[in-house]
Amino acid sequence: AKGFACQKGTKINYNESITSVLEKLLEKALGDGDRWREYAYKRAIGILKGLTFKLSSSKDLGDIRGIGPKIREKIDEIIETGTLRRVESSLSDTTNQISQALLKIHGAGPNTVKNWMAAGVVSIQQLRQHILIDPLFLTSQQHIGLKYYEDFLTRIPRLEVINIVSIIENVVKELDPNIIMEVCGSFRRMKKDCGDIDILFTHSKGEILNGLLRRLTLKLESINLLTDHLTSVKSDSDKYMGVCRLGPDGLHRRIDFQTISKEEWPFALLYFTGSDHFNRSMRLWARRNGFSLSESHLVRRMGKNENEIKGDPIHASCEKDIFALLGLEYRHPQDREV
Ligand code: DCP
Ligand code: MG
Ligand code: MN
Repeated sequence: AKGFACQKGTKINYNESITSVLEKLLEKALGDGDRWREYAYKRAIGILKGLTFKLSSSKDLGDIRGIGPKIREKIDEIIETGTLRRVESSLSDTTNQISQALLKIHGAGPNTVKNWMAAGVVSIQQLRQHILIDPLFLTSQQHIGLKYYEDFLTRIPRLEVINIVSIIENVVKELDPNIIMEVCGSFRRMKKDCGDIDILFTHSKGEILNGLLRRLTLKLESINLLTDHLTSVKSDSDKYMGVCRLGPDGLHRRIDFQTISKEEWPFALLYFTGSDHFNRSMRLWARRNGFSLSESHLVRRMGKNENEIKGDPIHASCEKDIFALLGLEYRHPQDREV
């Protein structure tokens, strides 16, 4: 059907009035830890945002897949009444408001938040007071998440990402000029602002990258770019999560590093670029076509079950190869929202 294709470049959401309500339902599903509803809403929102026309009824969706009958009913109620009674009542609920706020703390999941609320936590401010007398109430990650609560909820403009990245680039060049780095995530998908900064590293000569993140993060800490660590800097891990800041007046920003071997680079690049929703659809497509796609490789499946025999990793020299191997048309990062 015409009009369902994701338009390149343009970012007009013709169905903002509907997606904004569905986004509230998505937040609720996230809060409830309901993965199934989370997936259904994310998928529907993605499809609606890709439409090139304003819906006047769910019937306009025709038999497009990915939006089930229940969500179609909700769409019709939103179109007719401008809102959704169920959303309004369940979201104005105080308990729900509190858990929404607490869930946005980095390092706090649905279970943690439930426990906190059972222990009497009613607000971010109160939690900040409480940890002054009982610091062990939070993990060290949650402490950082709470400390920078407002900063972490503020999206990072592209220009700031570029400035932070250029500092890192210079440090990396000094450490080893053969290191290759690529900013992935929402930045590579050309979003106008980002929730965090995701950087992937590999080595042009295929050398082992062991210890790179430890050396890099210590150096970045010494020049005051990194202010806090969410993962240990002492270990020789291939993943790092931390906090950075561009100058003493900047906001504190979440930053993620990942190193990967040269062979696995295209797969990691594809995975780390996302979106998470796009990754899910692509993995599903791979499964249905006899493959198994992960963040580091692609293999052929031989059986039908989860524990089936798998083939050797299939070589890919770039992202385009992976799309081709799966029989898919290549999609530029900016076209990988859904
Ligand atoms: N990713 C994934 N599944 C997850 C988490 C992440 O597939 N559960 C992949 C896809 C993401 C990428 O990792 O695009 C980076 O993760 P982020 O959480 O940083 O997400 P984005 O960069 O896409 O968005 P944001 O702007 O919120 O950081
Ligand atoms: Mg990101
Ligand atoms: Mn990230």
